[in-house]
Amino acid sequence: VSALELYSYYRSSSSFRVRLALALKNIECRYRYINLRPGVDEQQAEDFTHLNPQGRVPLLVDNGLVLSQSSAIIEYLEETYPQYPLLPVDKKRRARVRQLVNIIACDIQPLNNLAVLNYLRDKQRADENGVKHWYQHWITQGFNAVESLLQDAFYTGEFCCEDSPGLADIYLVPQVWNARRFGVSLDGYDKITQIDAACQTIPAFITAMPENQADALG
Ligand SMILES: N[C@@H](CCC(=O)N[C@@H](CS)C(=O)NCC(=O)O)C(=O)O
Repeated sequence: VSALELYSYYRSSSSFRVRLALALKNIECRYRYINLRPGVDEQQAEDFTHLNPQGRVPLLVDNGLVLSQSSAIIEYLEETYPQYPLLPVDKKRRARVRQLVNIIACDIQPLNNLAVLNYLRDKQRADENGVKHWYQHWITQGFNAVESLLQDAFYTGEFCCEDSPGLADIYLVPQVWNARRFGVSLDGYDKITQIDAACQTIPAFITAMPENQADALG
């Protein structure tokens, strides 16, 4: 019986990444749901912030280890559960995968997180149109680079790295889901949308989709 617990929110793209790693590796895990919906804000409740002082999901608990940050969690899972390795063997391919991952994890998602959007609304007096443009801008900037890297046939196959889904796909698919949610046009992102479509046919990706989570609000 697995002792793993993941604190997750269905629409959180960082939680989605960890759900994908768990599903691809076929790791049993118990889910705890933190509702980030504005006005509910369970991430700010004391019984959660005493576990994660940053007040964010995902958060993994494993026999006394309490770990936030999706990249740290996924690396821990990769090192603990070697089945279905998420990184390729070749050093150059691993480097390319990490490059794609970092564009999304460092240069797109942090600018579009809920706390940042709320700051724009509350402290910078941005209206909804301004917030939407901000959101779209950082996805477009990042996806332009991702698309151009994915055009390189040496690395890219049916998926971000060759012909099986791995770490880069785990970051890409949740970011594409966010882009669609916020009405970002995906025209011209041919490789990104082809890879996303290929992932949508894989059972692990279907299991991890936001709409298939027990806390999806319909
Ligand atoms: N760098 C963190 C980002 C985590 C993060 O931004 N989580 C968001 C949801 S995707 C969150 O919990 N936001 C709550 C808030 O902003 O109040 C990771 O990769 O885990």
